[in-house]
Amino acid sequence: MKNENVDIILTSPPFSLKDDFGLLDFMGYYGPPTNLMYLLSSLEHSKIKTKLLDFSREMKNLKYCAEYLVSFNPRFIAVAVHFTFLSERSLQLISCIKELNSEITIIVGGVHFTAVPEETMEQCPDIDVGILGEAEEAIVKVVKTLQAGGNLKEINGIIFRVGKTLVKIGTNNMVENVNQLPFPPLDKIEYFLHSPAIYKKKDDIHLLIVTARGCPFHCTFCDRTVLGSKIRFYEIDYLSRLIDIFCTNYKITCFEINDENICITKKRFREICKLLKDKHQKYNFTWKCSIRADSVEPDTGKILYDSGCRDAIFGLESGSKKMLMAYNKKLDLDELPQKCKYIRSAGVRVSGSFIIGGPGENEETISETINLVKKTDLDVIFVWFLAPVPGSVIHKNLESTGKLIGDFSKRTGHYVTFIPNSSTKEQLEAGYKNIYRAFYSKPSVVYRTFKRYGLSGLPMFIKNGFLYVYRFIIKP
Ligand code: B12
Ligand code: SF4
Repeated sequence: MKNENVDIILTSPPFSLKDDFGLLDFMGYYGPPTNLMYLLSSLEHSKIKTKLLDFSREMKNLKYCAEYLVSFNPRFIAVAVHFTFLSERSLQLISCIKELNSEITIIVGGVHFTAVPEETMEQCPDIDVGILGEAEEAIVKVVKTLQAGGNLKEINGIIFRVGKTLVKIGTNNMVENVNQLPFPPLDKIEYFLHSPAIYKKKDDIHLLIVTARGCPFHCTFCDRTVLGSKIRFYEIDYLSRLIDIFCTNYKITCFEINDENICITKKRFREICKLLKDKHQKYNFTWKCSIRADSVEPDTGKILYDSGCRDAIFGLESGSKKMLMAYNKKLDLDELPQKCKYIRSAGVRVSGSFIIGGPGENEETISETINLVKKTDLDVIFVWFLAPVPGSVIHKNLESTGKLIGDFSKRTGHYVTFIPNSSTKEQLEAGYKNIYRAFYSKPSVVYRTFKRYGLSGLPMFIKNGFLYVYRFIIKP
């Protein structure tokens, strides 16, 4: 038994880069568990002794993880049932914990759980309490209420058992004022700084942050259950203090702004860029972000560049208008080359992210995507197989549009898990490789990729290049 006084442990199960990135595992990296970090700060702020044990990169087996968790003898263990592809592993971990010590109260939450709470509670009788939606405030209430022997019925947005019956209280939790949330516990942050493999340099220190929660759009593949449509901005002053602390204490060299869309309104976009420009000049970090191509204007690239942004990612999804309609993505493909130019000509790299295999996808729509990647001046592309996740519109309409194959563990976007009525698995797999081949055979792209790695990254460029050629071109 560990001699540490811990009330609650926050955790998520292990997975490999192969699990998460499939054929592109050599480019993959482990992201920090930002979902659990939000909870860690709220719990610690409320003087609840908390430990975060993220097993993602440890690759230990579940029994080992459960024994390690139980050895701290906590009263509560909170397990993330967050990403669909990891959800079954989370439930297995919970059962291993309960087998070792049935006295521990198991709390769960996360995106996947919030989308299908009753089903998950029924599937795993070892879960005691589930929290729906954004859990910073509710998890503190659950722990304090149970510690004081109080009644859970007073807490909004939770689900628990009374005997064999499930009791669900209220609606999903949503933090109305995100500026009241405490900063992440800085003494624990070092462990979570990371270097995405593709840009790996020994001295690179990345950190993920968000500047707003919520997105007003309704793409059919996207699960909006937790963050919802209501946008809640972090105040500029809050972000300014956060960046100062991170940069002073941890010498961050790159911020990944993980907002779902940094350009929700023009006014806000300019405010954020102004803040980042001041901080970029002071601390010399760069940053990257996702941005909707339709919100790009002639001066967007310059604004981004001047404020330190060096990478912008467009969620383009498809080169086919028909598929864009299926995804409810309102994007003018004819304007795209010009939008790319606005950004690239200012010195900011542009990546495009594509989905293959949505309802109605066929050889014709795939070749339209191939044409788009050939003719558009992008620096990097990512292609994902559509992985229907509970909570998304596509998931609700599965039966009429195609069929699912495989279990949840393969819903990472790197395997075919949904076959639309209009295609076969083989066509989708061939299309996936063909989109990559069409793009990475362009001499301009090979040259730019080489330049991005630089001379110091030459060994990695050669290694990744070899793996890419073998997996995407040579291997059938
Ligand atoms: C930033 C982000 C990332 C970051 C950070 C990931 C992370 N650990 O959170 C990175 C870039 C690493 C990432 C990677 C991936 N992501 Co991502 N990501 C996001 C994004 C855009 C914002 C998340 C965020 O910061 N939210 C703000 C915080 C406040 O919300 P939150 O993270 O959901 O956490 C709250 C609640 O969910 C809940 N909660 C969460 N965990 C737990 C655990 C417990 C015990 C409890 C009680 C509560 C609880 O409380 C939290 C605090 O309020 C969301 C979009 C979205 N709509 O959520 C997608 C999203 C979460 N990602 C998604 C996916 C699919 C992925 C990938 C699998 C993609 C891929 N194939 O590689 C990988 C998984 C990598 C991994 N294993 O870490 C999907 C998940 C859908 C699903 N059901 O699986 C989302 C929802 C996008 C979507 N539109 O569908 N992602
Ligand atoms: S995919 Fe992006 S733009 Fe579309 S609904 Fe989801 S977060 Fe919003």
